[in-house]
Amino acid sequence: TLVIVMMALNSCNVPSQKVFTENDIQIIPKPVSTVLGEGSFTFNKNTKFQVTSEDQRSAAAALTDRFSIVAGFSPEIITEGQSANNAVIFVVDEKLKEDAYELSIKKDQINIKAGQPGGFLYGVQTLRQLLPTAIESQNIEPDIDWSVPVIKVKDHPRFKWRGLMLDVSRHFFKKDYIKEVIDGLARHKMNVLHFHLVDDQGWRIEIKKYPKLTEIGAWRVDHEDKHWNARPKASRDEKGTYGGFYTQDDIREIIAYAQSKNIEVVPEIEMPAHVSSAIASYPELACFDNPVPISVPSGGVWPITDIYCAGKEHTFEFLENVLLEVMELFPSKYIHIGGDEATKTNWKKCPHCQRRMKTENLKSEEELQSYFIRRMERFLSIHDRVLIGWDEILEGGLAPGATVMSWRGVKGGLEAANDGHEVVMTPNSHCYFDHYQGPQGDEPLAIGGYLPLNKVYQFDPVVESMTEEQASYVLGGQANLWAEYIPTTSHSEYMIYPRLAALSEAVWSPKESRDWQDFSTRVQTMFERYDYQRINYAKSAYLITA
Ligand code: TNX
Repeated sequence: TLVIVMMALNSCNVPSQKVFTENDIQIIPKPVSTVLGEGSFTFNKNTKFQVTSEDQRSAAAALTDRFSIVAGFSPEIITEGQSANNAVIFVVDEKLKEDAYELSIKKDQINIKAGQPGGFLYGVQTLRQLLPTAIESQNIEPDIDWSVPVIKVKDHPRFKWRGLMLDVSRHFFKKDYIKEVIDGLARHKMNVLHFHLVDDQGWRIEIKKYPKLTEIGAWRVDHEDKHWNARPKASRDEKGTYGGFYTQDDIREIIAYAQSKNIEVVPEIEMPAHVSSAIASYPELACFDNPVPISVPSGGVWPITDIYCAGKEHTFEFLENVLLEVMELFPSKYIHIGGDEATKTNWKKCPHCQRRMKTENLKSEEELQSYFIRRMERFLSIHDRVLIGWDEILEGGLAPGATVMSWRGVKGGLEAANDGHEVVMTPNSHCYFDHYQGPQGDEPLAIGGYLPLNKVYQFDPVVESMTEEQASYVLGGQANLWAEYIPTTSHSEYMIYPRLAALSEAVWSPKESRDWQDFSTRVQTMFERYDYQRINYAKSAYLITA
């Protein structure tokens, strides 16, 4: 029957009769400008995609692969010969910077112009969102008119950091799921995956020089807590402990995959706190060589007092060696060193730390943390990398050249921008995807907080009180998915979608075009796409209106 259906489809290349109106343009994030014309272009088995580079070919494949699954025909990707009619033509335009693109659809030809690979990918994503939502299907979809409106789209992102942080320590997510997250980010024109690889509950990256980090530190005693029983069995080892880690090959594979989708993977190696997993593996990294078992429940235990010793030289030697391997793997300009929530009671009692404070003339434990981070900053900058850390790195004096990720509201971000440091805004008021998104009684257990869709939509990485000069230091914004209460991949999807759609608009679209009413219509079309993609999005999020 499949063959018959395909033959039937192929034989009816009748031009579309469909008349498009503004209501048919349901693109998220909303482009900078769209001008709708008259008529349409119809994809069929004779449509060609014409490319001149490998980057363009892989951008084109994102769509031709879809057609071969849903339409029963697979448009050919060609490199030569001006096939002017019935073709999608990729054109390099050096004037278009970074992720900018122009998409021009005429009745017999489509042009996608960009200066760089990201622009071509995003042009294709926009074209994809102009197609019927069935383009996202997993099956052949008969009787669909694969037409798109005649239109001119000009588009570029408002911010260059459009991120999502994924916590794979509290719960471990396998490589294949990370790729799915990357796919989802790309479809929303997001370009940073901040990979939270280290925390109390598990060390998730293989470090050749320190094998115990993953032999010991990646596996924790499974707690009896009821709501965590949903953890996938596959993530328990023979001993029944829970966990997992990425080998260096896994990491390379993830990075290459992300690169092909214009996504930078920024690794986070936490320090000096949130490192019980490391101290459990190598107790000498703590002030008192006190072995801590990784029996931390996935929900975590605060305050975080088992932290690296800031007095022993050995700690710095260890971290530099770890970072050397991390830099070898990750091409990212930014290396995240955490820096958050270090309760420094051990440092007060530790002879090594106290000696360090004396010799370095440091007046408080905050200054000792600042010393710690400065050393890391110097080390990273020698290797041409930029240190980024949570806003606690401001305390006791910010290292020169450091970039700040503002999470305790926007205060830290304001302070850093005022001092001429780059900033990524990720305030827990608008960007914490681990918070509830609907009425608590209807929602799966979450850490707390309340972040409905419309609140994410109000997020603006630039704070109103900022001067133009200060605003110029804001790289962009990011959502954080802390995973204490997120044991499975489908639960993770539930927390990410549709809030990612709202976030994407906050970091991509011009501020003036922000319109909740309009977005809440467009997001319904996105729901259809998510349904076809079998994404477990939170339908409840939509119930909350402005
Ligand atoms: C605070 S945000 C943390 C994380 C938790 C999160 C829960 C930040 C830098 N630290 O360790 O997972 O709250 O919302």
